[in-house]
Amino acid sequence: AFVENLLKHPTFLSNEYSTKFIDETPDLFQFKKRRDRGTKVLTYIADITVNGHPETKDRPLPRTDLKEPKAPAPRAEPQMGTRNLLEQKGPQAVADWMKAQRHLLITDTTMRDGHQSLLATRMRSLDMIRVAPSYAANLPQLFSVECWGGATFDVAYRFLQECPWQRLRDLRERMPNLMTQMLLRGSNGVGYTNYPDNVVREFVRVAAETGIDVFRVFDSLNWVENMRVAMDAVIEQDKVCEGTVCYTGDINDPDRAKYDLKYYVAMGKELRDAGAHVLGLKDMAGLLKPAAARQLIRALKEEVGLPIHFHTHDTAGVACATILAASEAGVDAVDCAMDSFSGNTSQATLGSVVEALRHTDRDTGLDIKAIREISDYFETVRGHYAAFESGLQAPASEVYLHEMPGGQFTNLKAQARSMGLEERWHEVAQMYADVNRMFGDIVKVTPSSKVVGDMALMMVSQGLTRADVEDPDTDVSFPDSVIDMMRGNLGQPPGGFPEAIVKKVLKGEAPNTERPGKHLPAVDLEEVRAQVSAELEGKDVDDEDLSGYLMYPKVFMDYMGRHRQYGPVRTLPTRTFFYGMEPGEEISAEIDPGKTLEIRCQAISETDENGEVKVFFELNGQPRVIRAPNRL
Ligand code: BTN
Ligand code: 3PY
Ligand code: ZN
Repeated sequence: AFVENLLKHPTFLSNEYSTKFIDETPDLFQFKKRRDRGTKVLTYIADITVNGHPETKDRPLPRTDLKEPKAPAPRAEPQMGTRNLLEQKGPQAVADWMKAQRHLLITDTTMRDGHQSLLATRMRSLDMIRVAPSYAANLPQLFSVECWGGATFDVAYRFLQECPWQRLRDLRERMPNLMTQMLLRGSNGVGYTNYPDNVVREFVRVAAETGIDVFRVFDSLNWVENMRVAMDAVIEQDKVCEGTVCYTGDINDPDRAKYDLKYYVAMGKELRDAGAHVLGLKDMAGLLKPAAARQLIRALKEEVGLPIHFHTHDTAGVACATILAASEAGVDAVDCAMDSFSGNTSQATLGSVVEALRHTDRDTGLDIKAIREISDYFETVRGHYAAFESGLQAPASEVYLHEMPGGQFTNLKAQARSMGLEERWHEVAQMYADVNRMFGDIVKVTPSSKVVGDMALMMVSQGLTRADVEDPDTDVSFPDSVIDMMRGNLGQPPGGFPEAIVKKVLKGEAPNTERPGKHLPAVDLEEVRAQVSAELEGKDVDDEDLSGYLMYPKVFMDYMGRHRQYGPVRTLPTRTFFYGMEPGEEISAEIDPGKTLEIRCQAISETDENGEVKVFFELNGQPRVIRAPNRL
């Protein structure tokens, strides 16, 4: 009845309908707004209950005895933390403090790189938000909590049906004393392509306003020229600008002389001169070996002078060793993931690093019991995402061959599986290495890593070798992403791309070797806002929505369409979101602070002659029947 009323309502018919319209004008209806969103959420649950979630189809199920995760109790009022210092004294004071104190500072990456690297970025906001107060109260000595950026932005809209900005706002509010941190792909924003300068600036401005304190800015080809717009924007917002060097190769391998100690020190100086407060050292594949870390950190500390924040992955199983070596060499901060989200393609194990340094002069000062409690919470959380586990059984030294970033590894493996190449994974790994050499030995990190991956998969599936591709007489149809990169649209690697391959890919077309953003016209933000608003039938498009749209126009619009239909499904428990409900099951969903939907699934009918299933609910004690089409 509600939906029928809505469909007949003059405001709806006059195209002014939007989710905000309903949310903000409950009195226009005889139903309360709670009820309206309730209907939407029930519609979602009914559909998933009947048809399942496309993302978990044919994937392993969570254990049936798994409980709802319960966050550890906050022990005390949050003590002052790094965020207070940033707020009171600004980003330079944070950098000065990092250098002046002796603890090894720790960033917790569980809510970003941890699940990006282990669960294809599928962790939902609810599972993060619930534990955020425990971080604030029980681990106030953390340097920062990495919880945004990288792949989390588009996965939130695309697969989790939630707004990434809302996630950030919710986390920010619950960790008032801790710095939040994001991963920003320089001019590629949180996407896979180069955006116009004003889009990058606007994105940074909104991210800072909504709640990011530390921006780790990198470029996928280590081209500082292509990082300046983003870095300047961060500095202008008075947030911590972590200008970042991506590590590849091996500084001690004469065969990889392009990426030697001098190269990294020179880049570190460029970033310092570009205004970085902190120097990020991003070892996205986990290639930095302990002895090399000792040399590299020492050289960077001495010659660049900025505090250093080291990020690595445990793909080969030696991340903890490398971190301890870096610590001895005086690194200021390092990244770890909560124990239950650590190891393999993820970060080093937070609790183990803390214990390894206990009673040394780099003691982290973090409470191991608090770490264990939060890790236990995440262990239960992780169980609910069994569908997204990669099945990776062990660390492997093969990473030194292929050099795939931890955040890409499981994705590429899934891509290979979908192409029927899973059995040939080790060939893909070898091919990835061959493609890297063919492209001139480049840094491989989003988006350049995706280009190398696309090319490697294409070659394995078509039975092409590097020699075939390089042969001027063999016709090769290159993936679009390869053509785009050779055109110069991701910028330039040190020394440029090899001429012969550029020529072959571009069939003689001249590449652009200047900064891509230099040639991209500014976007008229207000014009786009008006256009998006019109497409959304008059919905108010705020700055966050606009930046979401500018990064991912189609993904954003699809999200908005589903939001209109399904409402605030981000408030559902993860089990319900992915698997729906069973008769007799009860859940609650807090759709606004203090406003909770109590949902009970009573019964599920057979499919009727119209192909529909009736799902009988109780919503806050009132019976409700939702019809869902059976699409199976
Ligand atoms: C040691 O020799 O004990 C290791 C060096 C520790 C120096 C600490 S590291 C964090 C902070 N930053 C610095 O530059 N110095 C201190
Ligand atoms: C990302 O850009 O998403 C990464 O994690 C790169 O390491
Ligand atoms: Zn990483």
